[in-house]
Amino acid sequence: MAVFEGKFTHSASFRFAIVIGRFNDLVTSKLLAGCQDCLQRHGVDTHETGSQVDYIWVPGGFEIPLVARQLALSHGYDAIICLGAVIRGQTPHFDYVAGEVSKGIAATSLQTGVPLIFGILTVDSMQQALERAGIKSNKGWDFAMNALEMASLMHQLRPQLAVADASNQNLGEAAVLPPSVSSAQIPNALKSESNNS
Ligand code: INI
Repeated sequence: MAVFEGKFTHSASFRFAIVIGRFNDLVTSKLLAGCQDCLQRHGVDTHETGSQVDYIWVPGGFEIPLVARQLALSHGYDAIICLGAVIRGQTPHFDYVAGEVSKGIAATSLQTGVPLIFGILTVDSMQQALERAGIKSNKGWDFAMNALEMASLMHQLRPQLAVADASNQNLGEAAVLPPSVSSAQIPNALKSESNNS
């Protein structure tokens, strides 16, 4: 048996998308800055014109899952970081937005097999939001660490997942890998092993 865990080195070949809600951009722009700082200090080229990170701005948290899903389906990214700030007000609006964005991100990650990072602050006040976006700490940094870890982990798991994928296909079951990393990556020895099972 083996132990798999994400590493924070060898990040230079990964591609990330960062989807950011403009709503409460006083907060989300600071989360983004924390995220970029972390990625850059782990060897990722964060320039907008570079080849490693794409930035996609959407109106608010509610729109994040739709765009993240389209990006995930492109299979062009090792992880997608979703950044938003949902702040409780006087009405139930908070619950609808927070509920939809969290459900949408979770569902998209499970359906596509692409790691989506839930970088959405759900807080009671702007003060709480700002404390988490730079005043006390910057959660943007943590979200970037999560993305680096998951990108690395999924990369390491691919050969294992490819074997499971081939086996599932033999049984007529659903694929577990995104199409971009399907059976072409299965070592030949393992291919025949999964065919025989
Ligand atoms: N969007 C947020 O990202 N955070 C919020 O706190 C918020 N509130 O409270 O209204 C919010 N609303 C906008 C929503 O995400 C959509 O952009 C809008 O409803 C249009 O679909």
